[in-house]
Amino acid sequence: MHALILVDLQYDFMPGGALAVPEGHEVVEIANQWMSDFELVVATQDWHPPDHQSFASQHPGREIGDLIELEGQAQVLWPEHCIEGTDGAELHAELDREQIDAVIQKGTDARIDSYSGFFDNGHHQATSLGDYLASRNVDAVTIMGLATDYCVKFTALDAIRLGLKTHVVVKGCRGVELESGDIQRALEEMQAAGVVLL
Ligand code: VGL
Ligand code: ZN
Repeated sequence: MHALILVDLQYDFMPGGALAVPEGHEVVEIANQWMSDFELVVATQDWHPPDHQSFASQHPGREIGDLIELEGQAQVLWPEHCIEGTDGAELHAELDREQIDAVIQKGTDARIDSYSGFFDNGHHQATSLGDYLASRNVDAVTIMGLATDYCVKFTALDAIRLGLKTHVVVKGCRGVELESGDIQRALEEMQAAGVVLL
């Protein structure tokens, strides 16, 4: 079975949102088109408690974009985003929900971030995504969504690590690009790990 994984198509990552990804909204329509070709569609949802330690607001004296260490992992500090239960954490309303079989939340532990849909950034805890895909006999995944240089990249790298054939739809992703070239570097890193770029 080959599943489509839609990464973090939430309002806070859309233009106007708290952690806006340029052109992020363009992915919603592309996702709707791709979904009909897959028997199994899973969406991830960044879902943080209000005191999540990836928020710059939790670190007095630090600013958005600063790099700190969290639970032994390098951590970029972000604006408050995708706080559980808020409008910004909702999946985009134009996403065709009827075609989505499961929504997997991540980033729910305040102490550590979780860019990947499969594991937190330290690979300490798994989400339910890996078991869910295994229960459906998924051996290949196609991934698209937001953001290319964070959650798409780490979801794809973990998919490879779990032994899944992994494809990324480049035109179905948009990146944060905190530093110029981050998107291109992320694509190269994925490809080097065995991800097939479509
Ligand atoms: C993401 C930064 C923080 C993402 C989530 O979805 O790529 N990026 N949280
Ligand atoms: Zn987040």
